[in-house]
Amino acid sequence: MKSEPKVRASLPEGLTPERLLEMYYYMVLTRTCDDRGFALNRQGKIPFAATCQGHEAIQVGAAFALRRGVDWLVPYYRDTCMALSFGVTPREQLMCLFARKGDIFSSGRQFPNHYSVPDRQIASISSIIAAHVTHAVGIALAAKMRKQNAVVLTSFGEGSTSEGEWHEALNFAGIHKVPIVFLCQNNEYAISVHQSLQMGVKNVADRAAGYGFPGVICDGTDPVQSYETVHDAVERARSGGGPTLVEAKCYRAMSHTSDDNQLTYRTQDEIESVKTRDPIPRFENWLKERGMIDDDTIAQLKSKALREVNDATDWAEAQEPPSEADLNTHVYHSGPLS
Ligand SMILES: Cc1ncc(C[n+]2csc(CCOP(=O)(O)OP(=O)(O)O)c2C)c(N)n1
Repeated sequence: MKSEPKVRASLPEGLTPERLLEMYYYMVLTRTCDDRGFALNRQGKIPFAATCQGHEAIQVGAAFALRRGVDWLVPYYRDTCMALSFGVTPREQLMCLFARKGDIFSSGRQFPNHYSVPDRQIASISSIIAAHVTHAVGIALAAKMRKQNAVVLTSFGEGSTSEGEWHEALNFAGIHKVPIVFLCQNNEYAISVHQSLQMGVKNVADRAAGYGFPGVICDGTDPVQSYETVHDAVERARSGGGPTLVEAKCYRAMSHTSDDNQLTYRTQDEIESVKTRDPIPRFENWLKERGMIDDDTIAQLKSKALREVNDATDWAEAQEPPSEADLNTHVYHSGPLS
């Protein structure tokens, strides 16, 4: 790595060349995990995969803007890069995809990508879109009442902002000025439904005005701009300024999930054109222009990610599946109620 002091001086607060390379690595690691999930699905080894290709930059930027062990993440099902960048390991991710008994999220009883990692302050994901946004506001209110100095970041797609619960959550957060960042990852589609059929406003960020707090827009395919935007919102919340709605404009490079076929609602030309905004080569060029990475380092990091994901796949596949005896584990409470 060839970092120059003058480059370091122009970086956003909290980012160093070392942290930027870490961000790059998480993006590559996520892409490798994502591809593996779809390959395993096509091999008939896992039932379902959800992609985050096209969302990696905003997700890694957001995760790096939070303080681990202090702040809370209340993510949605597309947040693989956010989860990996916030402490979930590739082995844990693959264990979840294979739905093995040792899956720390649900002992193999949940949908893939439905994390619940209390020791890393990642709250449980809801398949019911926008339901988790009210939970996130509750966590933020508790943090404020307990004077914990913690900030909550919750994320969702633009389609989720048409749900009643989403509006109730933002309204309540605005009244009580809770320390929260609402992060909309706008990929323009809710499965097959385009944004133009979801809302009468041009930008999701415009909706924040109705709740009395700022709405800001960033390029969600640029990890540095994404980090800066979310970091400002997080620190504003931490200092008592209340909520911010961040809208990250990004795209979804693949079908909604392994059960969807995007060619039924968008053309091949459109699919090819969104791929020109791929955040990974864009970030590689950004790092190269600043002398922070070269082709050898890129190749090394890509093969390191592949080794990690290969190890995680082999390890997770070899683990025991859940048994009938575990059927009620995590369904009913056991032990004393605290
Ligand atoms: C309340 C509810 N309605 C419908 C669905 C089915 N559904 C699952 S994902 C999804 C699209 C959500 O789109 P968006 O919020 O834009 O996020 P994206 O998947 O595009 O990242 C829908 C409609 C659901 N899970 N919950």
